[in-house]
Amino acid sequence: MSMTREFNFDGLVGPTHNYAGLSFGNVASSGNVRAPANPRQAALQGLAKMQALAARGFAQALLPPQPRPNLGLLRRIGFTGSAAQVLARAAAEAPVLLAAAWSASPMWTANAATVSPSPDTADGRVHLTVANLNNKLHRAYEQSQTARTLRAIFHDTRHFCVHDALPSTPAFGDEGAANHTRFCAGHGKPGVEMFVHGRSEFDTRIPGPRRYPARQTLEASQAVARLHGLDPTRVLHVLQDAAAIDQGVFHNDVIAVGSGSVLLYHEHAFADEAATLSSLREKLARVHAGLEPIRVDAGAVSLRDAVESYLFNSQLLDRPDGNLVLVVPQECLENRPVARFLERIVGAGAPIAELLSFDLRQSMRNGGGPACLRLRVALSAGEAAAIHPGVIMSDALHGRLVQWVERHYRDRLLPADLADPQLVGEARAALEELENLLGLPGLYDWSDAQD
Ligand code: SUG
Repeated sequence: MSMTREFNFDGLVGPTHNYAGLSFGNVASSGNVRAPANPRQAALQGLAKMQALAARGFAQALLPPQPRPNLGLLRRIGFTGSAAQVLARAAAEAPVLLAAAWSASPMWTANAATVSPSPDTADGRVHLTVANLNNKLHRAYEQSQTARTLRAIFHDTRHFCVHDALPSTPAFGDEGAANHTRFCAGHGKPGVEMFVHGRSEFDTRIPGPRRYPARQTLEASQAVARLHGLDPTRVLHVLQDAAAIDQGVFHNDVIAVGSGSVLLYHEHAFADEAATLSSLREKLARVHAGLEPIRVDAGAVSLRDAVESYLFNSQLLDRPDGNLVLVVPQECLENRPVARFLERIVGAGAPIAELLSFDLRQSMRNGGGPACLRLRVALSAGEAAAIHPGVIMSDALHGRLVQWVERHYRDRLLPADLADPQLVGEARAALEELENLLGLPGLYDWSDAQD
């Protein structure tokens, strides 16, 4: 049996989770703008998923939240003075910019980086490229702390290589693992990496969406594959269906999920479905692996139902017996066509043997389901032993984090609260304690937070 396991690094929701409608093209984010948020419940919902999956024996870890607010950003764009003055001026003149500086968006760690495990890379190390997320202001500044966090956890350079984000310019729009899927015959064996993009900066023949932005470019995906030293014969670049992006499919993980040899996808996931499948099959044959596509047609689940339920933003986890578990948000069970589809495809004898659902409503209202909340990193036993152990989920860590959340998090946050200078101190106190709790002193750089 292969000793390589897939770890899921879930984002621990930060204390300033709120609904600010910052993500044009993400219909849940726009639809819930200014709704009251409950950061405490958001964090506890995420922790409950981590704990349940760890208890089932899946390799589960976390990535910590980032310091907020980003006063450095607000000062750089002309809001000067003490922290209280910066917040008051931004609240009065540009509440959207204020919300961008407070966003808890690093919780969606599928967008933290793209990861290639060691069997795929030229130098036999695990490569991680931090995503620049440059399509959205509130996400574009995540990259510096993300790089710092990943370097703290994957600190052993004999095993890991963390690349800085690509240049932050539209040509290299990169959203990380949300547009990247690895197929293989076993996590420890060479795999095929599929990169999905929504547009190209330089090849104007490639059709892009008209209404909503395509966040990932072909050029960014190609750069990541180069940086990771991937073998081009085991890499696939696939164009997303532009019309689907225009209906709210802002990342590929909103419309497709794959693991091992299984690809669960909607018929409108890719611009050219037949070519995508045949190319995947051909490349997988080179690594002696097959493909088991599970196609969902629009007659069974419309694009609208797919986006509302987040059926495809699910996790496919492999059980020790080799069967797959599908982890879905509970919205899937509340959507009739999706629930009917799930009844049909999950069960004994099928590639997906079991269904698990979680209440992740707080994150879902911002367009973040189970797959958005996690970053997959396949690690050999030696690599797993080399990561910082303090972030690996256990009953004990779960218990400590629940208490920490209950001590520090508010249970209600509205956009108006983002002008409250007291929230600055609360958020900082929480994260300073977290550094110690996770055994990562010096994780955060507070120099921008000075009054
Ligand atoms: O980038 N929402 C996130 C959701 C990310 C989901 N990730 C994946 N699909 N992998 C985004 O659109 C909303 C924040 C707000 O509106 O307050 C937000 O950033």
